[in-house]
Amino acid sequence: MKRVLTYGTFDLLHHGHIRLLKRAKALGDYLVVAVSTDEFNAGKGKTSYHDYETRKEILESIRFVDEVIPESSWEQKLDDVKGHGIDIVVMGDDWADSDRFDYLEEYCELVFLPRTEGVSTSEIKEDLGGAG
Ligand code: C2G
Repeated sequence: MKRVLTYGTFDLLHHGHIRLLKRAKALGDYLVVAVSTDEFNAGKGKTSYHDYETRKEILESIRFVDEVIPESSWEQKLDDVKGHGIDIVVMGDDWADSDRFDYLEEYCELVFLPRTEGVSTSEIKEDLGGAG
């Protein structure tokens, strides 16, 4: 039973998110998604359109998502890997150069998948005339 973990805000869910989640699940048997809390986002200067509970509800309805947990700090990732018996952490490759994940390589496999070009939550907001 290979267990996969990924992190994200997943606001205004779009096909870029879905394709990431689908590929992440395909790497194992069980997919845990850690969704950023509203407080964590505020700390990053981000405000999502949907609040945490709504983003969690939407993700839990996706058939290849097995479990959704809160992401409330940058520092929780190692606890998440150990606490959930994670074999692989998967992120889009916009995170490949970040130092937020590389230390996990001692504890689990780390996979960065190509992002889906041409779509992002901020672009959707801009296209709809909202704040970026
Ligand atoms: N993603 C993608 N293609 C897109 C947009 C997003 O593959 N067109 C991926 C991102 O690379 C990320 C995941 O979908 O792996 C979630 O993206 P966001 O909701 O934008 O999450 P992010 O703001 O990157 O937060 O601690 C890590 C953060 O929580 C990640």
